Amino acid sequence: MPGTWLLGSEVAQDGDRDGDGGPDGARAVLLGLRDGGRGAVDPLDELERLADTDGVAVVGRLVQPRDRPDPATYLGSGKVAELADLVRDRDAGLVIADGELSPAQVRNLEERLGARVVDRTALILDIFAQHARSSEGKAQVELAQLAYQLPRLTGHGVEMSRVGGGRTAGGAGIGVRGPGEQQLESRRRHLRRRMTLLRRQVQDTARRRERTRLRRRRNRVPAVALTGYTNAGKSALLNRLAGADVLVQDALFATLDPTVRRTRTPDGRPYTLTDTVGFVRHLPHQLVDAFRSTLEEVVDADLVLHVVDASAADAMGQVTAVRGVLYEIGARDHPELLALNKVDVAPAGWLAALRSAYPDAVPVSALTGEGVEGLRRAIGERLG
Ligand SMILES: Nc1nc2c(ncn2[C@@H]2O[C@H](COP(=O)(O)OP(=O)(O)OP(=O)(O)O)[C@@H](O)[C@H]2O)c(=O)[nH]1
Ligand SMILES: [Mg+2]
Repeated sequence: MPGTWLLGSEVAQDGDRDGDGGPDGARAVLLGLRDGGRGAVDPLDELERLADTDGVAVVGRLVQPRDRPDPATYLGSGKVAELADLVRDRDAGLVIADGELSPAQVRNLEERLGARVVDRTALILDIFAQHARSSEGKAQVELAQLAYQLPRLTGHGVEMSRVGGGRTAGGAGIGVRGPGEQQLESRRRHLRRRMTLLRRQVQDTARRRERTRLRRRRNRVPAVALTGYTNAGKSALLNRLAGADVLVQDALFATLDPTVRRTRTPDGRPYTLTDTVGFVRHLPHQLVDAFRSTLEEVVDADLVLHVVDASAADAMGQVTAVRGVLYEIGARDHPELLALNKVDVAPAGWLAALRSAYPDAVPVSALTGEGVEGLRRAIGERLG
């Protein structure tokens, strides 16, 4: 697929560097800023989970306490030297920054580190690219990747014009558009054309799905949409509640394509239950835009069943992040039912804190089935 980097598998093609007979993933150092040591959860833990899901091996971490990234190099220049040592020491070919990097920051860091540098957004886009299965999902991911690449083409443009300038040495003076710049322009045009095509493709599928939703609505079948942080157990709950058989995986963003199943309340009223893509803190806006049609399943639902991983150290932060995305996509005043999932492994103290913070939430375990009947009843009550 054009416009796809596969960070983990790309390096695997280089061969078997560690001689263990297996394919090698990229070896990465993670990079983050900490603003005054706020919060109990290390944000690099989540970045490591993302890297892991993408098939990238994390071989080091570096965190600098500072409020704002350096505009040129993200880290301060002393720290960049330290990072360069770490990259060399650990034989890392990749550096992943927790924030979003400007094209100039990427270029400067790559020059000083001699390693490839990407940001969290690129990493998440890469995971989505690896997990996309349906043609709609693939088109949406490619759209998001192109939206990410388009404003970043300038970085390569500088290189291209340097190469081009060399070839036409003597010919083109200052202020004359070199072939590099023309190349860059034509590449941009190409990306824009491709994006228009993809957008049309995505809209076609979206219209088909909208017709299905309208039909259900005419038949007065209420719709419940599973939503929640990635890996919270949405797909596992769909399987439990609707006897479905969708992919459940200990990986972030295992689900990209929506699945709709019909099921019934305990007193026999039918409703549809939809499983869709999960959310994450700072979900790249390119993805939110590209997946808007998929997210319509949530926006159009009569009830949002918000699944929380009660065993996650930062469960409340995740609830807030999910609600932020719901707000952003226009599912603002939707009736919401919280399900505190994974009670089988949630430490008792955390569970108690969550239950007092969200008194109406229903504790459940998609794994053991504990609490599932209570959740079915609660859904039935909320659907009125
Ligand atoms: N212990 C325990 N594990 C669970 C429970 N529910 C789900 N899991 C595990 O959590 C992981 C994620 O489950 P999924 O159902 O794939 O989560 P999801 O919310 O659909 O995740 P994405 O589609 O990746 O966003 C899997 O390894 C599941 O086996 C539960 O109640 N208890
Ligand atoms: Mg899932």
